Amino acid sequence: MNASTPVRSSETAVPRLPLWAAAAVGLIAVAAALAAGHLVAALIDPFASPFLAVGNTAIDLTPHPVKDLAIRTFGEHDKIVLLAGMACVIAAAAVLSGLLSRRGPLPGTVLAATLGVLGVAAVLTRPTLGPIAVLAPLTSLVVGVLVFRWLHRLARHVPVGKPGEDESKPVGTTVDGAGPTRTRALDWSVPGLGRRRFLITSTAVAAAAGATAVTGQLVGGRVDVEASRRSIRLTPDVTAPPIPSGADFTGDGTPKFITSNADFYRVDTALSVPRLRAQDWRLRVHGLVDRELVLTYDDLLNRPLVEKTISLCCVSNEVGGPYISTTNFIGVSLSDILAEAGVRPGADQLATRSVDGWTCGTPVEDIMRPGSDALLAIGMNGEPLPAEHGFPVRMVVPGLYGFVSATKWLVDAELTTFADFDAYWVKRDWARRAPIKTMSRIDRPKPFEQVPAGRFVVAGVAWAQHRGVDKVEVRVDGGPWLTTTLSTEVNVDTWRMWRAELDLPAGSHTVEVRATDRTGYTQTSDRAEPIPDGAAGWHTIVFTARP
Ligand SMILES: Nc1nc2c(c(=O)[nH]1)N[C@H]1C(S)=C(S)[C@@H](COP(=O)(O)O)O[C@H]1N2
Ligand SMILES: [Mo]
Repeated sequence: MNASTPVRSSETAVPRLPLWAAAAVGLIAVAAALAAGHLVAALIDPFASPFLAVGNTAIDLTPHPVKDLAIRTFGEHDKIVLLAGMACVIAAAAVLSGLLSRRGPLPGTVLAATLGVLGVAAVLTRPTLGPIAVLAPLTSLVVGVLVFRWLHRLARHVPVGKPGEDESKPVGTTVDGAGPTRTRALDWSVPGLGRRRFLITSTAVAAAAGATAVTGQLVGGRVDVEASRRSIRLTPDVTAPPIPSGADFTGDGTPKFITSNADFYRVDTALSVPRLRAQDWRLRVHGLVDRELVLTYDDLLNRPLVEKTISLCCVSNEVGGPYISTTNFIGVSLSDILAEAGVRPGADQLATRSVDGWTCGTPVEDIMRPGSDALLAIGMNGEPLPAEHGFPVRMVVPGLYGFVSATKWLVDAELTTFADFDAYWVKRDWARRAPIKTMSRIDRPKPFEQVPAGRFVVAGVAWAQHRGVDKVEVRVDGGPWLTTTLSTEVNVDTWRMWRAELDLPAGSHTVEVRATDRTGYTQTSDRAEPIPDGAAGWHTIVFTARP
């Protein structure tokens, strides 16, 4: 036979599914599988959802430079970007599995099963999921394989040509010619029947998958965190002093002194915000202690509640970066609780764990020092903690970066040693001990901003938690350092704003800033990357003064 001989695939014994039908079979089967797993997970533990478990595992396995890049590039949207990226990869794999299965269902079956096994592996390796959680990805595996094979069988009755073309010769009659099949009872010779039946069935399966996923989402959200939050009224026994009006220079471009809860920066590894109700919350304090404690939320409410204005800051913050915010935390003294448990000599690290398995190691000395304001925090700005900031209870230790001090959704606290335990980020090469570095930032002008030449105000913030900011200086185009005006100090654990008036000729200018803390230390020009213990260096802005 030569190349121009028209040979139809149905005549060569192995007919093929039309491309679109093959792709649809793969895509719908995988969607049904994920949806079924999501619903089963909702009934057991929302974190067992194969989609979320795979995503969480991906986060933990991501090398930290990539994670840093993700945080830097997408900021707080990094998780949505990850979920969307995963959805695209899975959809592509699903379509591919369909396309590879045009001649027979085996390749797609293998791929569907492989995806299922990946889900099982992800759930089994999540630190906080019990063995029963594996039911969710197993459901996905079974549903995926069954739906794939079922739709595939129907799709074989879809003729390859365009609609209306050759519909009286459906593929199925040729394929199944050798023996009886289950679909045999239908009269496939009715024109268009195979196509219609496939379209109707696959559309129905897709719709059912959508409904299942939505139901799973609703059932999984049944833990009504908002209702739990709303029922709580916090009345501190000791309120924070009111913020003086001179505490910020918002008119000159600095942030407001107190960050609203909605604007407070957020950094964590949780793909979906853990849902814990206050009434279900327990904290176990154990390890190197004289007596173990188990605390409930009511236990905390029955203790003296203190309110304290604190600036929290992330070690991943670049020089000039946005990951610092200030709030009035409300909570109970953590040092009192540890004293009650009785810290044994030698215990130098408090290892804390969140409900989703993240861990943190805090030096005991930072919590127990006299006058310590380390808190088990339950409120921010008069409200119970927002869910994404750790409801019902988180830790806060002024002066330390968040990754070594600020465990959200806190459920376990173990007194141990630095020799015996490495926390989540320490295992990923970040420092064991990480006090916040003295730092300053320029908020006005913005990089490459055009400002009128002549008199002009530069302004920004500085922080040196636990030491206090003593002085902030700026210099323009490498000239002499000029002292700036500082805002009214609120306390040494918060940021402090600065402003300076400059008089500049037209042209391009560079402005640099440096802070001096109360120990007398002045920031140097030595640059450091955020890893392992925080960025260092002078924030520098290039801008233009217009004539
Ligand atoms: N459970 C949990 N707590 C966590 C984290 C986390 O990933 N999981 N990240 C920490 C880090 S790195 C920082 S900087 C602070 C940020 O707290 P925020 O999101 O309320 O600003 O939370 C800390 N607590
Ligand atoms: Mo952080």
